[in-house]
Amino acid sequence: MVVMSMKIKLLRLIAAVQILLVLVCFGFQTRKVISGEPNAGVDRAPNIVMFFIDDLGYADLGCYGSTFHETPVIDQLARQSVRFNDFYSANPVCSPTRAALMTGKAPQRLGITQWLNQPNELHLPLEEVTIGEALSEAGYQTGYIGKWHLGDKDMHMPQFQGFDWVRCVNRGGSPGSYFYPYKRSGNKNKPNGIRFWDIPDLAEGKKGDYLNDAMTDQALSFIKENRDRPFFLCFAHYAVHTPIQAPDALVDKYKTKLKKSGEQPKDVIAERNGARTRSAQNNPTYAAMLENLDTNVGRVLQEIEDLELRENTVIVFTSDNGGLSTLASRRSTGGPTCCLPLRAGKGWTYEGGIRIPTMVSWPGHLKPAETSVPGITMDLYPTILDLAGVALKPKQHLDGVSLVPALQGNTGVELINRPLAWTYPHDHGSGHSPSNAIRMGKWKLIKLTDENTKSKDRFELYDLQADIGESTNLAIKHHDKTHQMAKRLSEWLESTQPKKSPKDRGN
Ligand SMILES: [Ca+2]
Repeated sequence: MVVMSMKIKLLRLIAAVQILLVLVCFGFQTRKVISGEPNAGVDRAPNIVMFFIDDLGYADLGCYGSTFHETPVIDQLARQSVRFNDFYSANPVCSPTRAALMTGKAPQRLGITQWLNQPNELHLPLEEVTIGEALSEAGYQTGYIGKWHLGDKDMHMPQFQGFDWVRCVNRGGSPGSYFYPYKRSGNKNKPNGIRFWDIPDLAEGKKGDYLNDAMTDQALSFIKENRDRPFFLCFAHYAVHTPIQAPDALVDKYKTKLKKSGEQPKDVIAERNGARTRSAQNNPTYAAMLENLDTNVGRVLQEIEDLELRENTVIVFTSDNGGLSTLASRRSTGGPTCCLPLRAGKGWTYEGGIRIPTMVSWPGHLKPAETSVPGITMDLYPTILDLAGVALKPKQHLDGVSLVPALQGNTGVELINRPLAWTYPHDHGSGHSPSNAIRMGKWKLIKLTDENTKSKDRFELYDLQADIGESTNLAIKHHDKTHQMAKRLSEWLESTQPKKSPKDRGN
């Protein structure tokens, strides 16, 4: 009897442990699994729609402080999102950040530290397992629409990097024109006879049609076609990159708004190296581009709503670098936008060049909030896998971490104090000369690496909490901090150097 009783107790214990294990494995997890079944309710993995906007500056949206630009749809999305106040692009220009988004790696590991001019041998290495490939392997239908800028040959297009459905991807860094037929004119724009800037897949159209509208039509088709299975759509708008062009009626609206405001043109801000920064948002064409973009983001959100998919769709909204506010020319009035209160803009390692709007929304799963947890482009890869319930690939996304704890409101010191670093070893048309930078908590160190820079001027240290505009250099006052961060920056650069030069990669 005693033996029998012990056996029963043991069996009960085993059963209890089994139940506990089941609960731990399934009951308490927030992740979902892909069932592969159409509309499989709660078991279905969430759709992911990522808006990846080109050159969208930190202060460009109403929800991030703009009063001249009108972006009501994105502002509403922000109210439904976890909104990052301290999110950064991997680099102050396009291609390196795009490489980081696709791979979860710091751009220099991929040999891409500068935007790719055409023609160009550089491209995203094919051996990388992109976010598209990771989600495709997990059963997602994957789509990519818009600017790629990670290679200009057929074999380096997104269809060879994990995307099943690809539309409107040209071979350059901007569209020939935002107006139909979306081409540049003249032979000088066709190096080697190739029309790198023409947008494909939009032959049907008429004079006056606008690129953001036409691309959104295509994106809506993808969403409709895939409504019954998990999909990942990377919507990489060309807007708001140059050429700054927008529909006339909208431009007129902002011309009138500017006139009514009675604001006088403000002086440009003098930047290092003789560059000039725009000091106010007052470009009607740029504002019109943004409003059109906002309307088109709204069309996608409305379609998702109409298909009753909103509660099972994660929306990620981000940019690839800071706003274009600073230009090298001494005669210039700066770029088309202004990133104040941040210093400088696209092309610089100051905050204006790298701090960007970013938000993540998933109704019913993520509580809307603002967060000061710092994040960077490379984090989006593991964060999206985590939200999708797909196993992380730590050997792939080496330089990113899942921000899901931050999205769930956990602002642990590890995430708050995590060092983030940048290298941009190039001159840029914005006036930037080579520099590297690192942020640790409230401190930001910039190291100027231009050979002409005198050694005593090599370091700039800023307290971002007290001085978000990076106006007071504390490098000498806080010599120990400067030294400590410079060491950390060197170690980071050393540890992220590519193993092989791009030429040796063989593809
Ligand atoms: Ca860009």
